[in-house]
Amino acid sequence: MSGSVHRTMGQQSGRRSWAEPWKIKMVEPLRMTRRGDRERALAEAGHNTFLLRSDDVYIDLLTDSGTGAMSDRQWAGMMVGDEAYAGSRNFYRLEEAIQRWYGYRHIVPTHQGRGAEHLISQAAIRRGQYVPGNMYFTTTRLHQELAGGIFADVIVDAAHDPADRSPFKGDVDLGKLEKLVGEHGASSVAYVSLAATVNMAGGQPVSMGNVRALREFCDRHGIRLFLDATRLVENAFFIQEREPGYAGKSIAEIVREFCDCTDGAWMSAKKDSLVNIGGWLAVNDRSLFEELRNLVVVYEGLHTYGGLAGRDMEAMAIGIGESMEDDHVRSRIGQVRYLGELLEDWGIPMVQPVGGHAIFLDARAFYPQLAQDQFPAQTLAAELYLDSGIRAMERGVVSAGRDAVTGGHHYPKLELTRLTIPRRVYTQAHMDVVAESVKAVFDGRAAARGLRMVYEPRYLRFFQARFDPL
Ligand code: P61
Repeated sequence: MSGSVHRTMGQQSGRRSWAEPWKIKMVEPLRMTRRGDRERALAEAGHNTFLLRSDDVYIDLLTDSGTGAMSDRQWAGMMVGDEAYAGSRNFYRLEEAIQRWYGYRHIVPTHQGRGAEHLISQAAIRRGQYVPGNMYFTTTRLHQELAGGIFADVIVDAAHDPADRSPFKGDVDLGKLEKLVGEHGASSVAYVSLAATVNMAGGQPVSMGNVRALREFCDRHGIRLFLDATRLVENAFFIQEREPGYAGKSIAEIVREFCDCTDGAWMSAKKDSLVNIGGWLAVNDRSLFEELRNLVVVYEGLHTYGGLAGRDMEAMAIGIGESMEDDHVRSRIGQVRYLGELLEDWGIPMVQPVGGHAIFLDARAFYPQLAQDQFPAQTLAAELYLDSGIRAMERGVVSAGRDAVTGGHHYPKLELTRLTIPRRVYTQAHMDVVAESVKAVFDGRAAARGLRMVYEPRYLRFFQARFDPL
């Protein structure tokens, strides 16, 4: 040895190292691929990572949605599924878990998040009403628009700037909301659509101060406040860490306090709640609940299963409890940060501060030579796959889609490529391999030429669009 001092990433970053509060009981072998294989697979997939077969992927960072590892307790729960059409005992366990941890009164199960978004949009939006929200999310906005709503972005300006290191870049700008209500009147606002954390901004959190101020604003104007609780547990971690007065409170206490400021929530349980499928909708108002419970039987399934098997609801009820454990959340976000620390050391441009579920690479800064309609973020996702078999996701102009009125592209300020970390799935060594691949692609950035879209589906085009290299 040369006498040099070897230090862990924790030591290099001036912190104590964390480790996962679990050990591995079962493994799923991965297929390693060669560059030639990947070139063929990517061409067949029209340069869209959504169209790759997962057998052709080495480390899959497409999404953290439904890709987590369930615990032995959840798997045991799958064996006690009560598959009755009506009144499944697992539904009542799920209802109890949501009431206990999130605090809402009335619960409607759905097959996943967008099922819940569909129902709340149909029930709570009148044609022509505005739906202000803290940045758009693809499926959320689409369901709001299909119900006749007009989405209005009221997030703080900092959210649109990848380099801005503000601690709560998910906050609503109350000035923007006040202006919207002043111009159009409170009755033209369906509800405030608040997401915590904010996915498209980079997994950025909303502060407790902000949701409290929103509650007060909504009460003053007689407007309802509904929450996208998909990653609220991760949001709670940032409140615990960054907001004065919350360091001594548990994740569960913070989640409950946050929900208590809102009138209801929808959920994709495929994220925070550690299941491969599932979602729900919960409200406090009895008459709105009656309507939602009626709609669910049209679109999802009976109101005690909502498109899920009994065993899925059991796994979800158990997963909700596990997701609230402080040690779990710390290691989950700790792993995302670990990857962030490696990349930051090498000067890789990305959204700062690193958020809860993913690293969002700043594709504009990678490829200043590409115009936005040459799809820099889609190009970056393709280059990462070619380099190492890592699968990332475009979150830029392709994801933003077209304006519902003019039909032109939305040109979002953020042109990002998302490296999304599934929960309890990959190791620190996988993160090292990912970081080295990002570095290699960054070093080769000058050669990138961009893409041209050759097939564009009507809805949520990013899932199925095809591209040719320029
Ligand atoms: C994701 F490319 N997210 O992040 P469902 N709200 C929020 C989500 O993050 C979310 C849903 C509602 C996904 C899956 C996905 O453009 C895309 O259970 C904050 O997926 O229906 C989902 O929940 C919807 C990927 C969704 C996408 C839309 O990877």
